[in-house]
Amino acid sequence: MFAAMAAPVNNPDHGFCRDCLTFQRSETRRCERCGSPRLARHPELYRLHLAHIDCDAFYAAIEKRDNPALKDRPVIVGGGKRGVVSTACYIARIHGVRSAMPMFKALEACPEAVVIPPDMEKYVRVGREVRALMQALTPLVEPLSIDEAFLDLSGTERLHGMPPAVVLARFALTVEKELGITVSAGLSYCKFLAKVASDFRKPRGLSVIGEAEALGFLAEQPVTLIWGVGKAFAASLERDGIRTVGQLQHMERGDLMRRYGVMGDRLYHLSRGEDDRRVHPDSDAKSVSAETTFDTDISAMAELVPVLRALSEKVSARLKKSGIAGRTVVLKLKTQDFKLRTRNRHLGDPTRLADRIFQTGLDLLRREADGTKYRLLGIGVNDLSDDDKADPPDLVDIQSRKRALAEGAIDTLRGKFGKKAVETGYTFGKGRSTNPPEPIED
Ligand code: TTP
Ligand code: MG
Ligand code: MG
Repeated sequence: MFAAMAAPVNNPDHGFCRDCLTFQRSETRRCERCGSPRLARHPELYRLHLAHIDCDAFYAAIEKRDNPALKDRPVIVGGGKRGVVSTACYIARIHGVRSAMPMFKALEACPEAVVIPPDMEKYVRVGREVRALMQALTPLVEPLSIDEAFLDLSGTERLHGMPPAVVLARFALTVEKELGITVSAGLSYCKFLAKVASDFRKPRGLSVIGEAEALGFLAEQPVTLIWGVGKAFAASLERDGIRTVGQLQHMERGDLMRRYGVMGDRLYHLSRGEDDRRVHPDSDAKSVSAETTFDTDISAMAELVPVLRALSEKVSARLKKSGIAGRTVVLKLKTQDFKLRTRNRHLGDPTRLADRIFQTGLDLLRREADGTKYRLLGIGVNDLSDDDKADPPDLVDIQSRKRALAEGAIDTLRGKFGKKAVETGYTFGKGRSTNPPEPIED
């Protein structure tokens, strides 16, 4: 869908629609295709790759999802022993309710609010579901809390066929559709500003802070914007006459370090939008997977196999990119009536090869191709490790060794000329069939 629009993506004047993901040719205020006013435009929109995603009013959004009667009511999640607000929905926030507020105060501000005691088990479960969808975008996902994470989407454009900004917008739509809650995302060139951006236009926001505007933007902000500057530290800065980030921009590094030690160094760099911290993937990331929900349910092997192949290649590409391998292959199927089937196969050695993932998945799939109609197919690996012991030359099975060598050659060609440079027999022609199942989420 977006791939066809790749060329104009280089033109920063052109944005895209966050609802139908269509590229916009002119500077209209509404989408040329669907009329939505939710257009993303920014001179650096297609160059930035560092994202921060945070769910909107997380606990409250989950409670509203699970009880539609609460949709238009002010909802507060909290109470219990500590008697404070965990979070409030955006309707309750209009009345002044905030996280960490004593419940009696919150109810003074908003007496009509519905108060729900927290169900942590449920929130953890949804948090994991959100994270799994993030990990399908890039292996570089660094969770910060139950409802947020940094994602480094650099180098994923080829994989997704669209730039990171569009991947983010699509992710937001997927979360809404699949999990029934909403997220906001920030896109920038560094962690600091990506996180700042995600908080900008909540809920359902997508905000961009580019390199060119960083200094000017930061200059206007209060010092509390900077990571680690809480109330107490802000007060001591204030005593020194420093209120804005702009003031910090005019101070020397040595001076700041003399006054505030290591924190002075941070103030110096962050005030100038300098932040080279990398995204460190979740050290206990348990799996790498890719999945597709079909437009119409499918039962025929002939149709499922090319999809399985394409998904295996995606999983493999992610493993190779992050230098990891998996020892167990997991096939996931969702039936027409939303029943989930997962099937595992433990391998002798960890693998990162598309062909091994595919062949193993194929074997598992054959047993499930019993005429059942499926709405979703997924493949992945878990038992992750570094790839140094992955795919040892298999002297017994000459065929698999040949395929591994061929895959290495294909990877090299694709690295040079792009993903479409080499099509395998399984995926070749897929795009030309009359009604190909279009992956909506990977
Ligand atoms: P946040 O992401 O800080 O807040 P939020 O998701 O509720 O709202 P926003 O749209 O502004 O992001 O925190 C995530 C969850 O963590 C939140 O839903 C409830 C919990 N939480 C607490 O229990 N106590 C707190 O003081 C805060 C800030 C959050
Ligand atoms: Mg949140
Ligand atoms: Mg959060």
